[in-house]
Order: sequence, then structure tokens, then C-alpha cells
Amino acid sequence: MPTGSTPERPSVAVIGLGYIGLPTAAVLASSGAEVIGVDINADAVATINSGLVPFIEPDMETTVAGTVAQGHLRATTETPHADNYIVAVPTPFKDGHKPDLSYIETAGKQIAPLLKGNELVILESTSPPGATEFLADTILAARPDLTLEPGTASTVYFAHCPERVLPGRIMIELRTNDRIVGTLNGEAGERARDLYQLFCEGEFLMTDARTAELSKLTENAYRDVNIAFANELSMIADGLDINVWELIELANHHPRVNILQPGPGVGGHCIAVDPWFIVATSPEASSLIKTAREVNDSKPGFVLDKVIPQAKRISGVKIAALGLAFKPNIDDLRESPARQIVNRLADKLPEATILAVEPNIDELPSELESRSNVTLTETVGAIEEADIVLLLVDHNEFVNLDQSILAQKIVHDTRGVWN
Ligand code: SAJ
Repeated sequence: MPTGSTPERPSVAVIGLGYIGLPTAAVLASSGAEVIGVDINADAVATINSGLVPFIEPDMETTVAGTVAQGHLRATTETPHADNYIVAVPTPFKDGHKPDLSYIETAGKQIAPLLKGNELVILESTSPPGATEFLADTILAARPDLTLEPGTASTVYFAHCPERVLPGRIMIELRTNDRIVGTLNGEAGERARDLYQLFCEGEFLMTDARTAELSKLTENAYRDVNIAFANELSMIADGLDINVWELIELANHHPRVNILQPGPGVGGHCIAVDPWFIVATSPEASSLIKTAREVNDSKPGFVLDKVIPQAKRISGVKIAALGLAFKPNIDDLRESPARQIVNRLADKLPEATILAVEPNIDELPSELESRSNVTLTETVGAIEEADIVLLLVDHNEFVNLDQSILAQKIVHDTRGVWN
């Protein structure tokens, strides 16, 4: 019996215990697998092994605590042998918005020496077309005794099974979303489907690895392009002194129109990143996708251009900046336009006092912590003290605020919640 497996419970090593790896590890462990989670962050590993979680995601902590207590989930910094590997490492971009596959490469090099043949390696990380092949090539280069040729004792099976869960709803969507499964060789896709069926009730959509890779990027680029349309409308409407929120609501009464919401920009580690992988792969054919990225990336600057001239006219100005996360009701600050806006405000307005409010964190990220004119504070106090109130994230705390405290304030509502 391969390491960790029992006749009833397949063994799975999940490489990367981040926003996708950890919930996936926990849900697998609670659904019949023996799971070992691997991460280079020893603190995160220790936290998980004590039944706690290193970041907030609704309902995740209970599942982690339960599965760790039952012995079905444990974390480690050393990659173990397992029948199944799920690679859920970051795929950031490097200079020139080119995909950085170095974490996938490292994972491959760590898995390679452990393989005995007949294992299944699933790439979950959002990746440009060809990344599953790259992972397979990395492993086979280190282990020429193994093969992709199906059906031999030394075959290793590879599939791409992109995650599509929405932060804030991960534990629900892992179980309910449909799953795209892309096969690189042999029965890899079917084996991946059988494994994911332990917890996923959605439909399984079978294809090849490259199509699966591009499908994930396509979903996020679709959303990015649609948000860019809303953001462009917001800039057009601003110039015409038209309320964009009313405009969109009116247009959305058309049976075939469904415009998304403008905001201060697009954040998170998915939608603000993944479309660039398409642009990098097919630069000549992706002008719309590239322009959408640029429109969304220009929105923080547009917000700053509104606020800074007003702020400069008030001596000793105080600005309440409500929200730092990249979207509502989470503590995730990755690629957050709100965080970028607060940082640039602090830079451009050294004399201003910036009262940052983020109810989901206890301390400012380092680049803001190091600024003498930015403090982390609480909602009502910040608003009462401020001359300018800048709403950047539609957290429940701000949406449900008694708006009477906004009287006499200069208000910039980038999310349209106080309309
Ligand atoms: N946003 C707007 N206006 C909108 C909707 C979103 O400005 O109308 C902004 C948000 O404020 C945020 C950014 O877009 O800054 C992204 O938020 P999101 O909720 O659209 O998406 P993510 O990044 O949390 O998750 C996306 C999801 N993809 C799609 O909806 C196509 C999720 O299903 C993916 O699993 C995830 O990316 C991922 O990991 O790729």
C-alpha cells in the first residue's frame, strides 16, 4: 500500500497551503482522503497542525480543526510520497506581465524523487496554456525512468483541474461548483474526477489540459473585461455629471444587459493577474483583454485625481479611507486597489492625516505601517474626525452605517453603496 493510503482512504499531498490549497486539503480530508498539506511557511504549518488557520475564510477553521483532530489532515514543510498530488502553488507574473512558473517548477522538483510510478499529479494553480506539460517535463527531466506513456508500471499521470472558487465562499463553492478537468495523458482526467468527486457535487467537464488551462483564464478575463466596461462607464459618467450607479441600474433593466459594478479598481490575485497570462501567450490576438486590464489598472489613479486636489485645499486635512481589502468582508489585501490608493495618497499628501479603516485586520501592511501619516483606526471615530471620507471597499460595516454622520463631510463613494 503506498504511503498514507488505506484501502478506504486515498492519500493526497497538497503542495501549497494558501487560499486554495488549504481549503481543498481540509475539504478532501473531511470527505474520505488522508491528506498531508505541504508549505514552505513553517508558521502556517504549525498553525494548521494546532487546528487553527493562518487566514480567514468562512467555515474553513471548523473543517481544519475537525480534520486535524481526527488525524486525516496534517501539515508539513517536507513533501511526502502520496498516491495523488495536488499542486496549488502561486503563479504570479514577473516583469512585463509574463507568467512566473518557478513555484510550479520547484514543486515538480520536490515531487520527482518521491515518485514510484502510477501516481496522479494534478495542477490546480491558475496557469498559462502549457503549464501542466511544463510540470510533467520538469518531473520527467529529473526522473527519466518514469514515463507519460499510459498503462506501464512507471507511468505518472498528469491533469489540470483549475480552481474556480470565490474567496469568501470557498468552502461552499468547492462542493457545489462544476469542475473542468483537463487530461495530459492516459486516464489522468478520470482519476482526478474520481478524487474530486469525494467532495464535489458539481458536474465534471472533461477536456484536455491546455483547454482546461485556457478556460480558467477565460473566465477571469471575461469578468475583468466586464468590470472594465463598468469602470470605463464610471469615468464617462463622471465627466458628464451623471450618476453611474443609476445609469447602470437603468441599463440593466434591458433583458439582455447585465453590467457589473464599477469600483476603485480590480484587485485580488486572480482577475488582476490571470488575463495577463492570455496576453503573454497570444499578444497579437488579445488587444481587448489587454485594454481591459489597463482600464481597470487606471481606476485607482482616477480616484486619486479626484481626491488629491480637494485635499490640498484643506489645511491639516484628515481623510478617512474606508477599507483596504480587495473586496468586501474578507481580510485579503492582495493586489488591492484600496491599499494602493491609501499608499499613494499618503505619498502625495505628506501633510495629511490618513485614517485607514479595515475592520478585518489588526495591523497595517508594512508599506502603510512605515508611513507616519497613516494610522489604522475604527469606522465611526475616523469618519467623525475626517474632512474627506473615501469609501474604498463595501464591507458590511460601511454599508450599514448610519449615514447621518456623513453630513458636512466631502464624500467619495467608489462603490456606490451610499447612493
Ligand atoms: N469587482 C468590481 N466590480 C464587480 C465585481 C468585482 O469592481 O462588479 C472587483 C472586486 O471588488 C475585486 C475584483 O473585482 O477587487 C475581483 O473580485 P471578484 O469577486 O470578481 O473575483 P475574485 O478575484 O474574488 O475571484 C475570481 C472569481 N472568478 C470569476 O468570478 C470569473 C472566482 O470564481 C475564481 O475562482 C477566482 O477569481 C480565482 O481564484 O481565479
